[in-house]
Amino acid sequence: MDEKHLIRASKRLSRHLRHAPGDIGIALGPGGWVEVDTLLAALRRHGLHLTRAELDEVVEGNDKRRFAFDDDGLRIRASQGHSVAVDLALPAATPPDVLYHGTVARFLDAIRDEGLKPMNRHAVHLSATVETARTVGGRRGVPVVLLVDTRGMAAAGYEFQVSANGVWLTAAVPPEFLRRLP
Ligand code: HQG
Repeated sequence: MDEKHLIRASKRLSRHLRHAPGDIGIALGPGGWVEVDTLLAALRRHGLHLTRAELDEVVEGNDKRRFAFDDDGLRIRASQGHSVAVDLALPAATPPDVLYHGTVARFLDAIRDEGLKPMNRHAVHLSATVETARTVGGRRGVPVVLLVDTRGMAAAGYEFQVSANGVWLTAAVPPEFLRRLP
């Protein structure tokens, strides 16, 4: 599969496995899982012809490993990033002492007042490295990186999960646990 086709397929998967399953007439099952056969047939009906082997290629080749198959390879889901309500049923995990969040200057006043909120997604996304946070923030403009005192949050009882592709998720981050990096 050429790069262009791969990216196009990946964008369609993101859209339907995270945000708009109804657009191709499917529904996400518990945990956000969809039968691979159901997904491929639905995509085909909506103009995207993918074989199972090509789907494997999209999943394998995805830069952020956004999608994952279940153990027997019969179902697929997005590992994180949903806007539709979904319970990924990830176990609680202990984060490293600090994590990072990439954003842009225009959100800082609101973030200082109310902390980080999930906005349109099912959870706040935190990055393990400054570099990743910078890339995430950079999608919207000049990136600003916030350091998150996850150790303090964990001590205060906040829970964390880590997705299959290494994104840390939490329900919200109050402002007292945030510090702007220079
Ligand atoms: C901001 C991409 C105002 C927040 C990325 C962010 C990531 C607030 C935006 C993943 C706020 C939400 C997630 C508040 C947070 N007031 N703004 N109280 N709290 N914000 O896209 O973290 O390529 O939903 O700073 O790489 O940017 O899709 O979250 O700027 O991993 O796989 O509101 O999406 O991955 O934006 O990105 P998003 P995000 P994919």
